[in-house]
Amino acid sequence: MSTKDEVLRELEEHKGIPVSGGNLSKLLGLSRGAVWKAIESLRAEGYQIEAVTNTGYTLLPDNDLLSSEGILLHLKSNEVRREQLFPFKSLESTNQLAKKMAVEGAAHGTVILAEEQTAGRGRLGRSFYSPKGSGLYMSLILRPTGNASQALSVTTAASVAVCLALSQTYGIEAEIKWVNDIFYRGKKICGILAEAVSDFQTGTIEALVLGIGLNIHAPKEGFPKELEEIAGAVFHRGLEEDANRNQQKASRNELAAALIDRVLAIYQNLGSEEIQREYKNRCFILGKDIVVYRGNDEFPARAIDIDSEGGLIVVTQAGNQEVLRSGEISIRTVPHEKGQ
Ligand code: BT5
Repeated sequence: MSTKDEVLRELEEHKGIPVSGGNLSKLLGLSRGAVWKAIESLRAEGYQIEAVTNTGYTLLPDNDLLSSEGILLHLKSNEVRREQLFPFKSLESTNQLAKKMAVEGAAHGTVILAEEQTAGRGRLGRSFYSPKGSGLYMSLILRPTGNASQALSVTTAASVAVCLALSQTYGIEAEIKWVNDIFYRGKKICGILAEAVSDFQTGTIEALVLGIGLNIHAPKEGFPKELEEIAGAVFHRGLEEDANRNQQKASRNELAAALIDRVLAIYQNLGSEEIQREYKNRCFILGKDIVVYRGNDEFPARAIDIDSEGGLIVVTQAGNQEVLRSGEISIRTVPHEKGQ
């Protein structure tokens, strides 16, 4: 670990509380000059660190930059080592880099995170808006545990993991719109993109890359026009209830740790009845009339249940029962609003 990272770990551990330069140098076995240099380079990276003579250095509570140290502080899982966390200021797409790293052999539990994405991706070539300062964009590399059909239920399980992490971190109860969208107050606050990395020769799945994009705050300048009606965030500007919650709000590092912990725990338990139950309880389209889009075709149906592999069971107007699989269709609760 570099000197700078060591100093950051101590400051993260005492966020909002001054740590004296003397203590830092004693604790870390560094000269005062080396501590000062580390503080300066952290500041240059954007950390707000207050220095008060005779008191020490304080990492201000508002700091919300992603760092391995900050994540490790909150991470419970022992499956992830420091060397497996890769936080970036900016990336084109965390899934894109994660897929490359998976091909190059990155281990199960490797996590790529970004403060912003310049080419965030959704399913079927769609894009995911990922501006700086308002969300969390991350991808986990998961190695298959043997049962190929488990791959099918990863997205389902990930939706549950995200809801549980949001409940744990922010105390909010989010809902799921089949198959992979997380909704809160009627708007999409998170999208999940699971991609497989397969061996072309054998056709086996080598790794799964699970991308999660979450809007914590609405962007200062608002969402782009085309997303105004669709996208929401955990915290809504101007709502008193949210302002109160925001005051004791958890950092992005804490949220990232909760997401990693929940995903890894659920991954050991794919297809379990407990996850299925949680998924169904949160899936707000069950029992509703919906429109199914398949290629250029669209037809009305009623969503009735989720099967054990995460498929959506619907009844068509002709009374036929069908199981819909992810990727094959888009589904809407409101007709004539295709494209999400
Ligand atoms: C998704 O696709 O929602 C999956 C999004 C996955 C994003 C993560 S971020 C980390 C990782 N790295 C990546 O490059 N991707 C993953 P889909 O179900 O196809 O939904 C895409 C649609 O959601 C778009 O066509 C918009 O309508 C809408 N959308 C785009 N950006 C949004 C946002 N920030 N919040 C809510 N909705 C958004």
